[in-house]
Amino acid sequence: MVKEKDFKKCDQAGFCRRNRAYADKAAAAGSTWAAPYSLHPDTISFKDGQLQAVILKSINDADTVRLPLTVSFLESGLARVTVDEEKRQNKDIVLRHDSIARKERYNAEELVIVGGTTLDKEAKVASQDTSSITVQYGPSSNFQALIKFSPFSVDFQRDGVTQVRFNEQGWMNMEHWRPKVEKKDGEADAADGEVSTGEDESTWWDESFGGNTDTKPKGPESVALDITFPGYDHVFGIPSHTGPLSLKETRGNADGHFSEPYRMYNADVFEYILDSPMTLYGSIPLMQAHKKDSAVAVFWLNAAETWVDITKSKAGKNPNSLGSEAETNTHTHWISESGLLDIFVFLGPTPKDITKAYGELTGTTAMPQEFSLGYHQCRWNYVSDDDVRDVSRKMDKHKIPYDVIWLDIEYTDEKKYFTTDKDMFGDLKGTGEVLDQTGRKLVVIIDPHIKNAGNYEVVDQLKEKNLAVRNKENSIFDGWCWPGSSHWIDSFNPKAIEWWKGLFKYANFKGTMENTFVWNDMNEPSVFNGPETTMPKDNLHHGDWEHRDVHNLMGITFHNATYQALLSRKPGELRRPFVLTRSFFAGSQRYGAMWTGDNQASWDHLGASVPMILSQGISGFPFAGADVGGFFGNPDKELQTRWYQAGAFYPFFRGHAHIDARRREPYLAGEPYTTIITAALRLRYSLLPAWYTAFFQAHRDGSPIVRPLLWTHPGDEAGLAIDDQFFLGETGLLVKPVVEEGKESADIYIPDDEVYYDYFTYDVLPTKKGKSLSVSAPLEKIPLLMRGGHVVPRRDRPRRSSGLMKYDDYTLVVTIAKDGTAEGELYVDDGDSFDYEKGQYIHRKFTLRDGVISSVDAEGRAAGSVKPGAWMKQMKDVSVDKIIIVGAPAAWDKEEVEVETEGKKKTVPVQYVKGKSGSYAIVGGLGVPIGADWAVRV
Ligand code: NBV
Repeated sequence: MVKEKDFKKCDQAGFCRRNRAYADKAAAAGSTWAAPYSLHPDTISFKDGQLQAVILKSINDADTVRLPLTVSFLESGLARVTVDEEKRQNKDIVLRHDSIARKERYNAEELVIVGGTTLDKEAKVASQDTSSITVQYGPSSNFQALIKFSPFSVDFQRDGVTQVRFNEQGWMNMEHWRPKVEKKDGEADAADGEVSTGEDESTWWDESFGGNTDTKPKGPESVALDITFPGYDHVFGIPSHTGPLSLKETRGNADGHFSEPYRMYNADVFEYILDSPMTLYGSIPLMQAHKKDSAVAVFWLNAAETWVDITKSKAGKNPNSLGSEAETNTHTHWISESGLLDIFVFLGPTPKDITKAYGELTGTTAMPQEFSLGYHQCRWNYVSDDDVRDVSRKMDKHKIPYDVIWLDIEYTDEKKYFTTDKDMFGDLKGTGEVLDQTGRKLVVIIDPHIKNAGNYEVVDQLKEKNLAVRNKENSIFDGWCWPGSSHWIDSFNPKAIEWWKGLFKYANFKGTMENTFVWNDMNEPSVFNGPETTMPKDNLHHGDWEHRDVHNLMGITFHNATYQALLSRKPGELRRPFVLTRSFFAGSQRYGAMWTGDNQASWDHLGASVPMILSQGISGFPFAGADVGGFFGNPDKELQTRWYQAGAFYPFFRGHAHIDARRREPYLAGEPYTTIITAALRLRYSLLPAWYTAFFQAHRDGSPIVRPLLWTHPGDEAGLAIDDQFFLGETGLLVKPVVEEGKESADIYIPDDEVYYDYFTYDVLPTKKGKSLSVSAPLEKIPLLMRGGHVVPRRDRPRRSSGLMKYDDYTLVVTIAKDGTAEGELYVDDGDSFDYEKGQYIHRKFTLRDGVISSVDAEGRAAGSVKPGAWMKQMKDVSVDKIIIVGAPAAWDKEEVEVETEGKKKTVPVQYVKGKSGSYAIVGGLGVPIGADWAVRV
């Protein structure tokens, strides 16, 4: 179990405690609370979609602090509110302890935001008087920001109804800079010229935890704001946490509430606990609120330690909404230790609008290496070249498909990254070559801590070039990690990234080759002897920013450095990197995949993985998985089997195990388990075309790859909080992994009036909208349904790896909807290069309408409009071999059907099977090129 006492509770983080106390004081004062922030009307200017003004914070009867405010209205329909502090902005402050740290408040934009910030020139001031100003903006000018001056607050409205409200409760708080007055012993601390406010000042100037003292050269500097979602019952997001997808209340001590706020302070939370708001390895401060047919969101752009309290209240009926019951309002309280107050507001109204706009802002999932959608076989550790080759051989012997074998830290020479243990991995290149023969890859781990040892060129260069993170005294920071005494690359420094790139060149990283890819672990960063297992907050990074300001970005900067390095391994070689990261922030989706860290081989950890992965998906980082089998401990065979069945539906699918765990490669499970696990793996492999298409859609517009009902069926209120079943992309495949021991059935909630079929038998199921359907699920069965109205692309020939399937023919599964139609997409490219950016891809749209199944270019590109490169030429010989029409009406009950392609007509045989609970037809031997237009007529 995690040592909870090693991690702070809100009460032990001075700024969190102060802001919670501030909120309590305001709440206790009720209507007599005088929130001290007012916008000064004379300072307002509005130009080209941007409002500027100054907020005055009164700190006593006479004095105010100036806080520059910018409200930007963006073409994407988002609004952005940024509040700075003039004194810090002008560097007009004095740091303590002769610190050389930066004086300004940190702006995380540079490393996070990649687009979507064009100002909406059409936004205009709709009205202004002495107490407020209203700006109209948004796609059809149906959004409004109503900014009230005193106390400062903002209502964001859609069609005249407030959806998001800032500072409703008056908990906004920006701790302004003040000089410390050194007091004589016994006197309480207070700032110069300030009457003690009765505030808790004990953690303003320094703060100790777990034997480490944070010197806080900038004094107290937290930012906080309450954000209300009126009429919204559910809030989601702010991963990574365990617990339900619909976030819990964090105050009030009622049953089922957490007592702590959700925390975001990336950390190596060894043996993390379930159902907890504790921080984990990565964070994305994007929160969405949902109610029937309406979704809104806020993105809190701040990279410092952040806590979020959530409470709900029942309010009177909103006069603008339908229905009669009292509505729930969700109140949130955001608290960050330092940095700007910088918030993006999304007014939806659909979840798709949110994920799309968020994707524009922070980037979408990188197009993956195609192999990375296959199965990854990992453990800590495969111990030698022979071991790796043996595992590979055995997987083949048992006909178990896999794509990648992983090497954990033990492959190195004494944890010195970029070296290999010569005794055990003397022929790493040879091992890579063996794997390459079957299209397999090797992933090796590279962590950010660099062993501080003699005779190690990498550390010599790091020191000599001064590219490491520094301590508060401005010397190289030394901490403890796997290799013992270590230094950390400062991946915020562009020069460090340049240096890092050099280390990955094939000539420098010996033993690696074109099929070697990388895993970044421990990049929170994990520092064994640091406070909360990470770096001291007064450490310094590039630009002299304190670690406190940028902590949550450490993971993404290191991930980015490795991504850049893989892009430049060899001049002229331009291939998509694959880098797995443990730590992440908003934007990390641009660089690869993540996993949920060190889980345990237990049923409840298996169960917890599903909402965790769904939460990643709706928060813009969908390439996510959990260690299959559980990292710590030994799963029994039933658990292991069920975990593979669930893992087959994780976007990132990797089996992994702790060094002390028993070997558990799938072929060791024995019968019937090995066969059942193999079937799950084969299912994954046959659906790879559907997975790849879902990844493409995520890349295109930020859609989740696995989709909870809140995303697919936002109009079905009862389904919004369901987090144990999900759809795969747009395929209509609905899965509910079995996550309970001994369970032989699953109750699947049906969110709509469409017809549903069993994936394996094609039976029409007796479903009813809003009701659960019980399906039988003995160990060998994954509860998997097909929603009517979709076309699912598959490749059915079992192979050893995805690489070997590259030019295999396709099967299309057409599931007929109640109205007799179906529709689906296939996206395919070479899965490796960036040629897709030059049009080298196939993107088809399949439709069934009026008894005709057709395939056309999904983007309306004319045939021959793209000059085919090598891959596209090869694809000319790849066909749709078979179409399975599920729910086929009697019209399909014939011997043959007509196929037309490229001006030619032919007939092909049909097999019609009339079942008791539904019929299907199989059209075989089609032989129509996958990239060409064609039609099949019944
Ligand atoms: O590198 C060893 C492990 C790794 O297997 C695991 O996946 C990471 O999450 N690593 C953590 C460090 C030690 C964990 C106890």
